[in-house]
Amino acid sequence: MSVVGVDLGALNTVIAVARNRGVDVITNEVSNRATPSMVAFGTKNRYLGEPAKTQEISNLKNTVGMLKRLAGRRFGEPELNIESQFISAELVEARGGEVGARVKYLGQDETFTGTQLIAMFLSKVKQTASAELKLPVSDIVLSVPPWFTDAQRRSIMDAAEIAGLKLLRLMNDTTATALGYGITKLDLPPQEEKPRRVCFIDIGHSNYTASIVAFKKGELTVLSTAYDRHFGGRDFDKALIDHFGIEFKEKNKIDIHANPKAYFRLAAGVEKLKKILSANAQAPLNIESIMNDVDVSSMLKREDLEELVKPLLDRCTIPLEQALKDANLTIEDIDAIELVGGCTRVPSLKERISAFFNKPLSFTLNQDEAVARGCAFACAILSPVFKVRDFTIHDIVSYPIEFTWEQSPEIPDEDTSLTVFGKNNAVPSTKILTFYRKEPFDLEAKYAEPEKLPGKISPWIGRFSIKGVKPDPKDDFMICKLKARVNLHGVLNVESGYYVEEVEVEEDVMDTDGNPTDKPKEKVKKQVKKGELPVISATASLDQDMKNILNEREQELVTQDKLVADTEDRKNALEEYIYETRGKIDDLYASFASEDEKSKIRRIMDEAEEWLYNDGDDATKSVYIAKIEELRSNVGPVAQRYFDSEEEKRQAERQKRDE
Ligand code: ATP
Ligand code: K
Ligand code: MG
Repeated sequence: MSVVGVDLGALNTVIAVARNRGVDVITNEVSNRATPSMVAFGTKNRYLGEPAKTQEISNLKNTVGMLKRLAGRRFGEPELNIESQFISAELVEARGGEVGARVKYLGQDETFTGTQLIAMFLSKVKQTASAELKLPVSDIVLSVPPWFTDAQRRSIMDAAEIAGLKLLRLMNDTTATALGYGITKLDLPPQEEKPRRVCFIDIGHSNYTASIVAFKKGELTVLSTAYDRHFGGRDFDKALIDHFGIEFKEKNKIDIHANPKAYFRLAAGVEKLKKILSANAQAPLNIESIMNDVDVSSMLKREDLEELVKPLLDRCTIPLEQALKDANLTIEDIDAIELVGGCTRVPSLKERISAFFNKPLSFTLNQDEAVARGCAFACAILSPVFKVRDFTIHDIVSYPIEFTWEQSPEIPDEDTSLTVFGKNNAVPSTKILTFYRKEPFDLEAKYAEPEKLPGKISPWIGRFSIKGVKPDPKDDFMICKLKARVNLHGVLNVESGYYVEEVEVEEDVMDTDGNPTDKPKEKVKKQVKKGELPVISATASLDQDMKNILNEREQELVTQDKLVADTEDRKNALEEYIYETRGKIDDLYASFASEDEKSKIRRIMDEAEEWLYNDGDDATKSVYIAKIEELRSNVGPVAQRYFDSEEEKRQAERQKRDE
């Protein structure tokens, strides 16, 4: 069994595995430590991860990035207008009202939901991990932004299931980072001392999160989490693209906004420029043939960049103020400020954050890999096959959760709503709700403050129907108990229901130390569990049948992709064999073939090559295999003579040595 942690980033995904020696980040098929979080569709197969990035410019309309930003989104939500600026494929309404992408795949128009697209990418993550580990991969911990709602989390959970993964925990990005910090720092204060308070700041490609976490030996407690959902490297890139767009319109008379490929080339150019400006005072931008055969070149100073992103920089301390406020702390209470995420390399951001805390910043974690490492540690803690020092994680809910229900006609003064999990309530957490009812009833759960949710996402969490409720034998109310739980993934369920009866029992009277006294026994009322109440849940999760269908579909697509890859592989092998054999005829095999044989083999190779570039360009895997065999059988006798002679030589040499 393998233990895998994955940082599913908007731009890059990092995969870490726990091994006996510790946690390692693994490399993908082209030896990169991060994989582009991107999927694309072609005429024969899909492109997942690196190949998607490679073909991006030639297939923009069928390439989908920013996958995690689509999770749990319904088409029409205003936030998607922002996302669509960063996604080259067309976003449309997909199954069940979910947002999806319309692409051309295998020559047909297809719409895939956000959840499906994420599943495709996770299925690639699974392949990458199992190729590296040489083990099947199933158990996994995945990171999500702390601001993800129930629906967004359920979308990622469904995607993991469709990809055939067993998700042990969805973990908030900064909590994962904090876990990696806590497990590796050996000097945390003991239980009886004041905790160490660390502010973790993660600024990535799309969002900015700040969490204040209190550490003691073997334990971390998230005190607060604040965020800016639209603050990251892509916003810097966008500001630069707009700036150069205007410049090139004036200087070069071209409109890069009207040409998707030009836009893409500029986007790639400015990202490079931005990174150079993190280490240099100025940097050039040169793009050959950006469009209409026009070359563009320009220059930018670091101050100019800072001016362009000033509105962004000006709001970079808001999440920090919010995090301190929610934790009820001041800057003096913070012992260390740890930065992770690619965008925290921007000098002006570092300066402003350091000035805010009036303290130097720490970079003791790997900026690009801390989240994935933390997830791998979390997976190791949860996995039964792995022994690690336990580390207790107390996380918090990001938005208060409220239950509502219909009033019972017989209890006119009953409230009809209750905030069951307040903001900063611990996660995971279970609460028992009590209802007095004579009939089955429904509960609805939703977020209590919809205005705080990301971009007008629906506050609805779920509807829970409580069955089997009837009057008790005395025609009185049944006392119904419901177990509501925000689980390790940060999603809410009504996990079970039961009913109780009040009985009177006699109990010893206790003294102040809790020991029984000789006083006469007291009568007390106790609730005794009498039976189960079935709960039928409707949440944002896909139903199990649909997940099974999509899982089968995904397996078919993986098989299809593999067949295309194997076919390509056999085709390349055939081409290579033709070239190699031609070379050998004039070289290694030259003295083992008659002139007739040589010209026959040359002719066969020429014919095979001709076939390969025409009729055989798009053949099946078995045809390529058969073709190589056919060629081999023709070259066989000559090759055999060569091998025999080599073998004779070897024997002779051995004999010589032995003498
Ligand atoms: P998110 O956390 O929003 O989901 P992510 O995890 O994929 O996104 P990261 O990998 O943390 O994002 O960061 C990527 C961003 O960091 C990109 O915008 C990239 O251009 C930027 N970045 C990387 N190195 C530098 C640098 N040296 N200077 C400025 N920006 C950088
Ligand atoms: K990342
Ligand atoms: Mg990130």
